[in-house]
Amino acid sequence: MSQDDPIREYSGAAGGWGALKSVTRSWLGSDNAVKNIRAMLKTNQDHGFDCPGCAWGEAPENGLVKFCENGAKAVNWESTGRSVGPAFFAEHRVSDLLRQSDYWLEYQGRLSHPMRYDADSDRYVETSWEDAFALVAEHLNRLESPDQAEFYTSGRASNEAAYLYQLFVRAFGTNNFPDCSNMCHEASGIGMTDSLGVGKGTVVFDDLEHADAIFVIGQNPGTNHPRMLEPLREAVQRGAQVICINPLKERGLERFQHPQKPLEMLGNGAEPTSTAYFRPALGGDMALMRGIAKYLLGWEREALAAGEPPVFDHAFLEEHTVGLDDYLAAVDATPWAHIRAQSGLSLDDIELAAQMYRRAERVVMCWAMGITQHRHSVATVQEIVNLQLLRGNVGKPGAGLSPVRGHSNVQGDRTMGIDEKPPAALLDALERRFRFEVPRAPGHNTVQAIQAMEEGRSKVFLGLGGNFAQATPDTKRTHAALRHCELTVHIATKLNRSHLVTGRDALILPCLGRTEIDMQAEGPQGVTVEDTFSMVHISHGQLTPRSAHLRSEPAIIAGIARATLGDHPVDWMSLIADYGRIRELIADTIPGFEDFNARLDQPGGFHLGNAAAERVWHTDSGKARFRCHALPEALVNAGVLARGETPDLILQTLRSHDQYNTTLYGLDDRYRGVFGLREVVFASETEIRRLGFAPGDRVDLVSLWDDGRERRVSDFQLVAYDMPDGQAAAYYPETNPLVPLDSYGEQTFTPTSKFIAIRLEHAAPSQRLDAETA
Ligand SMILES: Nc1nc2c(c(=O)[nH]1)N[C@H]1C(S)=C(S)[C@@H](COP(=O)(O)OP(=O)(O)OC[C@H]3O[C@@H](n4cnc5c(=O)[nH]c(N)nc54)[C@H](O)[C@@H]3O)O[C@H]1N2
Ligand SMILES: Nc1nc2c(c(=O)[nH]1)N[C@H]1C(S)=C(S)[C@@H](COP(=O)(O)OP(=O)(O)OC[C@H]3O[C@@H](n4cnc5c(=O)[nH]c(N)nc54)[C@H](O)[C@@H]3O)O[C@H]1N2
Ligand SMILES: [Mo]
Repeated sequence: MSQDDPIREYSGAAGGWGALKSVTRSWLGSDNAVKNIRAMLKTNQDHGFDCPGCAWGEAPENGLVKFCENGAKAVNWESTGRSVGPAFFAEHRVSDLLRQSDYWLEYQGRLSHPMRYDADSDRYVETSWEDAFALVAEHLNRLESPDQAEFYTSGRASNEAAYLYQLFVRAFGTNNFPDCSNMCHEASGIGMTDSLGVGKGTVVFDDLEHADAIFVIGQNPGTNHPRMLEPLREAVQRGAQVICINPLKERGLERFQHPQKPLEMLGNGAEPTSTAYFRPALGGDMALMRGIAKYLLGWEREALAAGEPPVFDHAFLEEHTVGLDDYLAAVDATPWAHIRAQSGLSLDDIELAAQMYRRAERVVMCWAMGITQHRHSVATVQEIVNLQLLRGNVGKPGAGLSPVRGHSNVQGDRTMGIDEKPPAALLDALERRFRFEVPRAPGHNTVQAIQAMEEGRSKVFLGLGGNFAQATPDTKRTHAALRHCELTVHIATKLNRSHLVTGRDALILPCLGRTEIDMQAEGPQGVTVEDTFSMVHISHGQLTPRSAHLRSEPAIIAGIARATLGDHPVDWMSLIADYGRIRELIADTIPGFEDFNARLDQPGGFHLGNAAAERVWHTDSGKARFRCHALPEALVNAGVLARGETPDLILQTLRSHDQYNTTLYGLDDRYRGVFGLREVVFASETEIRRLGFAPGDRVDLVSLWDDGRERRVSDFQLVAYDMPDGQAAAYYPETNPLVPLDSYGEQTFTPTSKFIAIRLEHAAPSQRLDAETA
C-alpha cells in the first residue's frame, strides 16, 4: 500500500491535525485566502454569519472561534473567486456541460447573472431580472390550476426567505412544497409528533453536557456534524457512556479529537473505556431497540419479584404516558429469534446495550439518516421514543431525543411553513393575518412531485436552492420528469446538474450566499436560522457580493410574487426593504416568535421552546403515547422476494468526507481511506469473495425492484471494508440511479436510500476500456 494507492488505511484520529491540514489546503487552493480567514473568524459568532454547513448548534457560552473543517470548506466554497456568467455559457452548450462531472460543474464558480435557456442554440443567455420574473409569471398564470406547479426548497434557505416563499406560493394557491426534508428527517418529525406532540428534538446543547449516556445511532458525526465530536469527547472524559450503533466502524466515532485545542492532539484519541460500538444489519435498529426493551422488561419483572427498585420510571409512566400495557404486550410477543435475526446482533450484544442504557440515569439518543431512510423509519423512531419513555428519559435535564438535522436551516424552513401537509393552525393564522384564502388540500412531497411531473400533471418546477435532479432517487426517471416540464427555475449560488436538466423554458436566478452582505433599500439585512436544538439566531453576511447582479433570496421571491400576483394585499417590495417587516409577520403568525425582532438581540439567539421537553404533550390524550408496531416480517421488499430474487447485498448510500450532499469539495474520503475516486463500493472481503469477486475488481451494481425497469450504475471498484456481511455501501449521489422512486418509507415518502437490494455483475469490458482511456 503506497501513498499513491487510491485505497489506503487511515491511521489517525478524526478531527485533529488531519482536519486542520485539509482546511489549510482548501484555503490555500482558493484565490480568496485572506478574505476567507477573516470570514471564518466571524462564523457562528454574534454579528457574524451562521455557518452554511450543518444544523449543529453551539453552547451559548462557547468560545470565540467556532468552526470545523467542513464549515471552513462550506464558507470557502461559497466565497470562491471564480464565476460563471454570460461568457462561460457562451462558451459551453448545455449538452456539453451535461457531460461534465458534478464536481467540475460546481467548481466553475459562483453564478453571476440571471440566465435564460435558449433551446435553439442549446445555451443559457443573459436575461434581465424583470424579464426573468415576467417569464415565471407568464408560465404560472397560464396553468389550469396552481397545483400544476412544484415549489421545492433546500434546507439552506433562511427563515425570512422561507416564510416569504410559502406566503407567495399559498397566495398563488397550492401546497406543493416538496423539500429536502422529505428525503431527510421526515420520519423523525412524523414519529415524534405522533408519539409526543412535537416533531423536533427535545434536547439542547446543555443536555449533552449532563447526560450519563449518549447513543449515536445511524449517524456519522466525524464527517457530517464535526462539532458534535467535542461534546462526545467531553462526555467520554467525564466518564459518561457513548454508545455507537452503526454497521460501519466510522473513524470519526471511534476516535475523536478537537482541532482547536492543539494539546489534545498529542494523544491518540480518547480511550474507549465506557464506550461501545454495535454494528447492526441495515434497517436492524428497530429490532435492536425492541431487544433492549425486552431485556429491560425482564429485569423489571425480576426486580419487582425480588422487591428491588424498579427498572422503569413508574412515576413518569403513570403521570405522563398512555399505551404502556399494549406496548409491553408487543414486546412480550416479539420472539427473540426475530430480534436477533433482524438486528444482525448477538443476544450478548443486545444485552450489553441494554445494560449500558439501564445503568445511566440520563440518556440522550441522537440519530440521523441511518434511521430515517428506511421503509419502517417511523416505526423505528417511535421504538426509540418508547425506549426513552420507559425510563423517563424525555423532558428531564441531561436526557432526551435528538434527531440531528442536516442542512443548516432545514428545521427552520419547516417551522416557517415549508410543509406540503400544513397544520390547520398555520393556515388559519395566515388567513387571519392576510385576508386571502389559502389552499387547504395537501400538496406534493418530493416523490409525488416527481410522479406529477413525470405524468404531465405538473408543468412548472421552481427550486429555492438545492440540486433536485441529483439529490432525488431514480435519476433517469427524475431527469425525464424535469425535462417534461414547460418551465424549470433554479434560485442558486453555484452551477449544478439540475440547471442543465431543463424544461422547455429554463431560468437560473443567481442569489447571494449567507456569507455575503445583503444590501436592501433600507440598509444591510440579516437573516435568521434555527439550529437542531431549536435555537434561533441572526446571521449577517460579511463579504462583498461576488457579483453586482446577484439578488437575495427574499428579493427574488418578492420579484416573482409581484410579477405573478400583480395587485395584491401583500406589499412584497416593502417587506424586502427591511426584513424586520417579514419577521413581524412571522411573529404574528408562527407560534414561538412573539417579539421576534427584539429577541434577536440576545447573544446566541433565543430558544423556541419545546413542549415535550417541558413534559407538556400536545397529543389527543394530553400524554406521551407508546406506539407499538410489530417488527417488519422481512426488510427486503415483498415484491422483490415474490419474484424469487435473492439480493447479493443490501446497499446503503452515504456521504464521503469531502462532500456536502451533492456538492463535492474533493474526491477523497480520508477516514475511510479512499483517495481521488468516488465510484467505489464497500463490502466485507468475505462477501466479495463469496460472490466470486476480488477486492479491486470492477463491477456494475444492479438494483432489484419489481417494476421491470433496469436500474444500473457501471464500473465501480470493489473495496474490502470492515463491515457486517450482507451489506454494501457506496456514495450518494452517484448511486441515486439505483434507488427506485417507489421504494419509500411508510408514511414518510422518504426514499429508502439506506436499503437497496442489489446484485453485482462484472463490469462490461467495453466500459472498462472507456474508463481506462478517459
Ligand atoms: N460535511 C457534510 N456535512 C453534512 C452533510 C454532508 O453531506 N457533508 N449533509 C448534511 C445533511 S443534509 C444531513 S441529513 C446530515 C447527514 O448526516 P448522516 O446521517 O451522518 O449522513 P450519512 O452519510 O447519510 O450517514 C449515515 C450513517 O448511518 C449509517 N447507517 C446507514 N444505514 C444504517 C442503519 O440501517 N442503521 C444504523 N444504525 N446505521 C446506519 C452509515 O454507516 C453512516 O455512518 O449531515 C449534514 N451535514
Ligand atoms: N441516495 C441518497 N440520496 C439522498 C440522501 C442520501 O443519504 N442518499 N440524502 C438526502 C438528504 S438528507 C438531503 S437533505 C437531500 C439534499 O438535497 P438538496 O438540498 O436539494 O441538495 P444539496 O446538494 O444540498 O444542494 C446543493 C446546491 O444548493 C445550492 N446552494 C448552496 N447554497 C445556497 C444558498 O445559500 N442559496 C441557494 N438558493 N442555493 C444554494 C447550490 O447551487 C448547490 O449546487 O438529498 C437527499 N438525497
Ligand atoms: Mo439532509
